[in-house]
Amino acid sequence: MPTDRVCASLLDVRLRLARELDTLPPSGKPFRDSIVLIALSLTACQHGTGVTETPIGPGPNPQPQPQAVELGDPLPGLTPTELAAFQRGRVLFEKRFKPSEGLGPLYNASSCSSCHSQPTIGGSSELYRNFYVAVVDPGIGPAFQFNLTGLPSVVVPAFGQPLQPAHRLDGIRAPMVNGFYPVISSQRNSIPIFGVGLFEFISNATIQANADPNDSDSDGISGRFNTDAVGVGRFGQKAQSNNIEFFTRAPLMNQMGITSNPFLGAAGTVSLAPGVAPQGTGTPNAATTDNDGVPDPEITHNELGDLIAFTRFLAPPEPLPFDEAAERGEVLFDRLGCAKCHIPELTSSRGPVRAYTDLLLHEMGPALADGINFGTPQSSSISPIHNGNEWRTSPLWGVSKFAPYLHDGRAATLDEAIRMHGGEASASAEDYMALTPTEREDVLAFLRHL
Ligand code: HEC
Ligand code: HEC
Ligand SMILES: [Ca+2]
Ligand SMILES: [Ca+2]
Ligand SMILES: [Ca+2]
Repeated sequence: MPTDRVCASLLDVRLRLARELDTLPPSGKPFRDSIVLIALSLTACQHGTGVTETPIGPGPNPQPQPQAVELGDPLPGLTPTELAAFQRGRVLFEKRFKPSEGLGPLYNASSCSSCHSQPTIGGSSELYRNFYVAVVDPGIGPAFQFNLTGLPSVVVPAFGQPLQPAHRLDGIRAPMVNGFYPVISSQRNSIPIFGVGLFEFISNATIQANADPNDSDSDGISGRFNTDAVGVGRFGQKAQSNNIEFFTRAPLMNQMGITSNPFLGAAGTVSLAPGVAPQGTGTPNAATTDNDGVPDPEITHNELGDLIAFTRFLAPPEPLPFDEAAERGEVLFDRLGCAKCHIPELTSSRGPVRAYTDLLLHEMGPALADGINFGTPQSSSISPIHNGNEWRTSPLWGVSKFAPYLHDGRAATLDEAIRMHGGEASASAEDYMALTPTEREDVLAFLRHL
C-alpha cells in the first residue's frame, strides 16, 4: 500500500503529465501509458491511507458527448470515485464553519458559497460581498510591496477578534494604514468557478504560445503570462496562481481563517506574510497555522482533497444554440479584435476548453489599474516588471449570468463592461462604440449565448 507521501506526489506527477499531453506528438504514447499506471497506483492510495483520491488524469472520457449540463453539475464522464469526491466536496463548499471549528480569527465569510453563490453554488456574488486587497507600497518597486502588519496575505479581512493593537478588528474593516508608507488598496468582486478545473489541463506551452510580451506583431496587444512560485499562472484575476490546491488553501486561510496542510510534494503553495503574522506562516508550501485555540489543521487531508475535487470537476457553463443575432455577433466579436484576448478555445488534455480567454495578462488602462502586483509576470520590453496595470482576460463562458462585471464589479451590464475596456483593448472598445445600436445588440446577443 503506498504511503501518504507517495500518493500525494503521484497526484502531482499525474497532473504534470496530463498538462503535457495536449502538446505531445503521436510518439507520446508511452506517457499515456504511464498515466494509466499512475492512475492505478492512485486507486490503491484511496484505501485507508488518509488521502482522498482527487484524480486528475484525462479520465475515462476525455471528449464527453454533448449533453445537457446545468450550472453546478459535475463534468460528464467522471468515474464513480471522482463523482463521490465531487459530491462530498460540494457539501464542504457550502459548509458554514463555526468559530469552534476554526473559523477565523480573521475572516470575510464563513463558507466558500457565501461568495460563490449566484445564480447557484459555484457562481459569483453581488457587490455587497466585495472585499479589499491592500499592500504597503514604499514606492521603490513592486518587489518591495508588502502585506499590512498582522495580516497573512493581501486580503483584508472584514471580521475577527482583536489581535494586537495595530489590528483591533472588532467587526469593522481592518484599518488600511501604515505608519510610514502609503497603502494601495483595491476591491475584488467574486468570480464564478464553473469549468475552471479545466484550466489545469491546459499545458504551459499552449498558454505561452499566445503570449506576445513585446507586441512583435504591432497590433497593440502584448499579452504575457504570469507565474507564481511553482509555475505558469492560470487562476485568479491576475492569473496569480498555478493550481487549484493553491486556490483552495488560500481562500480557506485568507477568506475564512481555516488552516490546512498541503499535499506533500504537490505543486500547491500558499504565500503568506513573513514574520509575525498571527494567522499564517512565512514558508511557501507549508502548513497554515493560527492562534485561535482550535487545533491545526482545521480541515483534514481528505476534506481538502474533496474540496479540490469539487472545483476541479465542476462543469463549464453550457452555451445556448446560436440564433441569427448571436451568429452575427460572433462575426463582430472577431472583427472587433475581442477574440485576440478572449480566444474562443484553448486545447487541453481533457478536450477543447471554450472559455473565451487566453489566460494572459493585459494592460487595461489607468481607470482599471489597481497598482498592485501579484506574482512574477513574463518579462517584456514594453510593460513594467510588475502587473499593477494588468488583468487576466476574463473567461466569457456563461458571462451573462454573472453580473456585475470587471474585477471590482464596477460595471453593472455587459455593455458597460465593454465600454470600460482601455489600454491594450482601447481600439477594440472604440470600434465597439462606433457600431450601430443594432450591431452592438448583436454582440451582446452573442455574449448571452455563451
Ligand atoms: C469573500 C468572498 C470569497 C470567498 C469566501 C471565497 N472566494 Fe473564491 N473568489 C473570490 C474572488 C473575489 C475571486 C477572484 C479573486 C482574485 O483573483 O483576486 C475568487 C476566485 C476563486 C477561484 C479562481 C477562479 C478563476 O477563474 O481563476 C477559485 C478556484 C475559488 N475562488 C475557490 C474558492 C474556494 C474553494 C473557496 C472556499 C475555500 C472560496 N473561493 C471562497 C471570492 C471569494
Ligand atoms: C486586450 C485584451 C482584451 C480585448 C481586446 C478585449 N477584452 Fe474583454 N476583457 C479583458 C480583460 C483583461 C478583462 C478583465 C478586466 C477587469 O476585470 O478589470 C475583460 C473583461 C471583459 C468582460 C467582463 C467579464 C466579467 O466577467 O467581468 C466582458 C463582457 C468583455 N471583456 C467583453 C469584451 C468584448 C465584447 C470585447 C471586444 C469589443 C473585448 N472584451 C475585448 C481583455 C480584453
Ligand atoms: Ca482558524
Ligand atoms: Ca501583439
Ligand atoms: Ca487553529
